[in-house]
Amino acid sequence: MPVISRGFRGRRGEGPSDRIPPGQHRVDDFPVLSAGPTPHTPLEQWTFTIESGAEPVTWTWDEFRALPREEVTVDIHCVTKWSKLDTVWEGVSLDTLLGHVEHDASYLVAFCDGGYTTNLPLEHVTDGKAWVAYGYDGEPLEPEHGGPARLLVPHLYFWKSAKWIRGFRLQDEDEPGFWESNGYHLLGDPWQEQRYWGD
Ligand SMILES: Nc1nc2c(c(=O)[nH]1)N[C@H]1C(S)=C(S)[C@@H](COP(=O)(O)O)O[C@H]1N2
Ligand SMILES: [Mo]
Repeated sequence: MPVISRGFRGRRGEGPSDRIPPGQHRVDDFPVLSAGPTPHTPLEQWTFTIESGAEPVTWTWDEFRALPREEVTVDIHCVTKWSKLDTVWEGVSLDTLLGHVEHDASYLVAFCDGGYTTNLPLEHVTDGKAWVAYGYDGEPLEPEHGGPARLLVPHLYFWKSAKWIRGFRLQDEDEPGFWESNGYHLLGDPWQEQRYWGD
């Protein structure tokens, strides 16, 4: 017999209202949304780099995989209105990564294979709010979903979770990324429905 948790309506496309932000509906599949082709960078050539005012800090794939890892179960919310509950990821916390850098920046711009970028305030990616994930549902992250590694910032709309991430740049000023330069909100909090400029 299926277990229906308290407050769960159970009808297709609906979910517990305390977990589905306004204007969103629940999906059980995992849609793929990419603005361009899926890059396939060989792991021997893959690096992850944090750029700041000082010397950049870079990890190879093996070094990155040796960093302390976390498994997290989180809900994700795409601005195209689907939400997916209880997704399970494995990766490295941004707290761990930023612990390797001395800086007094307030923002970052994530950069990716393929040229995608997205901007985030550091207070929205620290204290256990963001990861660079390389595992999904107990398996290596599939290329279509951003493998070998993607950013995971589940409390903001999923366009912030940059696929095929290769690093980020720490800076003093907020600088719009790819979608943010094309009309999407600078922050993107789904609970505030911050979809577009002016929301
Ligand atoms: N590099 C890159 N990252 C990206 C995108 C993209 O086009 N390129 N699309 C974003 C958007 S709009 C969403 S909703 C999610 C989709 O992730 P998924 O394909 O794993 O569902 O990735 C985000 N990260
Ligand atoms: Mo999206």
